[in-house]
Amino acid sequence: MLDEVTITRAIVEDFMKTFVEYTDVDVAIVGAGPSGMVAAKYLAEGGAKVAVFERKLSVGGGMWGGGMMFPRIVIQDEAKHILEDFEIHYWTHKDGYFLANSIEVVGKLVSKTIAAGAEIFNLMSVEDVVIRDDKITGVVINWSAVELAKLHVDPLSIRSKVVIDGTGHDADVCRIVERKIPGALKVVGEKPMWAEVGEKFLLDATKEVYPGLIVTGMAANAVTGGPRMGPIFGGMMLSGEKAAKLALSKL
Ligand code: 48F
Repeated sequence: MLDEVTITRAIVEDFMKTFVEYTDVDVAIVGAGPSGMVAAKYLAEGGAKVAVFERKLSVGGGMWGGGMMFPRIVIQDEAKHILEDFEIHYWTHKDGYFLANSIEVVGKLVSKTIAAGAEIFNLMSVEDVVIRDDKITGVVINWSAVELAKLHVDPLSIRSKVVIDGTGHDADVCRIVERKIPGALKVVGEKPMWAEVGEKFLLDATKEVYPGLIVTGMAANAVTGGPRMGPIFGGMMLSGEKAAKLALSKL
């Protein structure tokens, strides 16, 4: 006989145990878009304790819809090894242009990231950072529903040795630091579409922008003033891979 209260306790007890365990992590990644998830998998494989906080119900960020809701993405040569690491099926469109099904890509990213040992917390928004001695030492989180309903509810804090901003075009975490710590960093804002330049720019822009804060993905171009690139995703994946390497070298 199935008992509803046992079902309730199973969910609450297990989640609370995990949540408490992840209040102190090596790396907190903000945003479960492609760059954040790629970073999370490589970090977890490198032995780091990783929590990913995602504002929305669904993970995958801006990848689901491919280009203008045609669920295909393009990837270039340089990122093929990442597709292979994630066991993502891809095929050739023409020399140097590979295609993948954006829905499958999100599925594989999530599945491999979790299998590697990273913990994803969806429906939680990062609304602030913790700073000690001019270094980011954690993030401040709240249920996204609190934010959406504009409820006056105080947040909770997570301690983290490194924070990765993978919040996409908004560069949310970097903007918080810019706003709250005058002179700490400048978010230049992204430039108009230019795939070739945007993809290359992104790798240099993926860096530590403030002690303890690394920026990846579209957020990196937004901070440094690089162009957007549209539905080509090799750069996002390579950026996540680089962010993971940078974070591991700091642990
Ligand atoms: O936007 P998103 O997919 O970021 P990305 O990894 O990839 C960018 C591409 O999707 C696309 C592009 C490619 O050419 O330009 O836009 O850089 O994913 C960012 C995720 O961060 C979440 C947001 O809901 C999304 O899923 N996010 C944003 N702000 C917060 C957040 C926040 N404050 N707290 C938690 N999650």
